[in-house]
Amino acid sequence: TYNITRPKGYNVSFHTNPEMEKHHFGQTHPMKPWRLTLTKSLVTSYGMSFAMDNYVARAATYEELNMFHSNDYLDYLGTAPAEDTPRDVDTDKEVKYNLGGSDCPLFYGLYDYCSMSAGGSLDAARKICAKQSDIAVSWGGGLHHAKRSEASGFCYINDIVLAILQLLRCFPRVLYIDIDVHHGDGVEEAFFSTDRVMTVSFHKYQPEVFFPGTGGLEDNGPKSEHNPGAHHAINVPLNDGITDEQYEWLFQSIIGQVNERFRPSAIALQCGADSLAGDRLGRFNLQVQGHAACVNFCKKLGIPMIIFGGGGYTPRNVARAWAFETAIAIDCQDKIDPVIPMHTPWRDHFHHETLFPTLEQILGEPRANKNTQKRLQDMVQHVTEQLRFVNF
Ligand code: V1P
Ligand code: CA
Ligand code: ZN
Repeated sequence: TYNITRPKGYNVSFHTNPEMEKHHFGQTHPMKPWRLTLTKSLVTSYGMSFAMDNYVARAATYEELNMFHSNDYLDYLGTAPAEDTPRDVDTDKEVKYNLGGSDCPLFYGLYDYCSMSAGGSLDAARKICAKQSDIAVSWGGGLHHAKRSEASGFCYINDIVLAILQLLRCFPRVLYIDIDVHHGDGVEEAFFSTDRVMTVSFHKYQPEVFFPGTGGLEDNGPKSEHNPGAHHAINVPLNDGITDEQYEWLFQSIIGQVNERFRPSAIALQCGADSLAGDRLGRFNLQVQGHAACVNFCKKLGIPMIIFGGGGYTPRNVARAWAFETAIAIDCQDKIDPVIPMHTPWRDHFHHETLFPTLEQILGEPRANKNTQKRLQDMVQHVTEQLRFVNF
């Protein structure tokens, strides 16, 4: 037994829905909702469930999704096959909403999948607002590319935007942080014209080559001085092969400064696990320890926080990271044994029996690191300059 106890003096809530995990994007599609089952299996076998309030995420209602998304988009999304019956296909609308292509297929049960993902994140936000949770976990959320009337990059409903809108009802300022390997474009765009939300995304940046191609260092929000959202978007564009050591230094330097200057009253942290080494789509050399250090740093700020999932395309490593980050949330990271418990379902699927495989175990040969220390220092300098414009 691992004797995991509730954290002292604060509450963690965990929002999941096992129904969500049964959906399939298609055989060759990289997004595997089953990674959530694998994550839950680790969380449970370590005994972490006893230290949290566990909720089955309900499906968000049409009215809730409509707080950000347009009626015409939601109506078409609702025509995705919910059961095995023929449906009317409107090719013009599919093009307009970017639905039905290889990135955002219209699969069986899509609308239910989306509303459960959003429901979990909305529940998380409400628990934070009600002060019933200090950290709320929504691994089924984090779908940062979805726009008001457009699906993008495996994301149909932007649960993060919906959750932040909820937080804004009870907190004056929300800080959004995104450690997915992709740019958090949908969330950035949604809060482009407000100074009540600051967005910070760390991502691989190589326009024309790497999705979605936005999020350059100089993109800091509307250029107009009359727009309150000016200077409230921070982008940290990175190259292939960044290491734990560099990433932790960058993250702490930037988030430390942002916290001092912006003084957020709540944090929304997207923990996309495609920034880990060995990810099917990612390009970095991050290990579970480096990824999780970002969660730990945010937690230590002592500000109410939602942690979301996001990308992550090598399910065994996604589960390792999100289980360890759950341990950080409940403050038991020093108590858990790195050896994956013998009774863990799908234990063999993890290939190595440790929570913390080495880069050599994951990749054989680590990816060449194309990030120079000079470039990273220049980025921190640029952020410092941007933050001079931020006053509340
Ligand atoms: O690069 C593209 C396509 C090419 N353009 C027309 C768009 N799409 C990417 C999408 C990545 C989405 C990441 C989502 C997230 O940030 C949040 C959940 O992690 C893409 C890639 C790729 N290697 O970047 N789509 C696919 N691979 C893909 C591969 C097989 C089947 C379907 C999609
Ligand atoms: Ca990111
Ligand atoms: Zn991603």
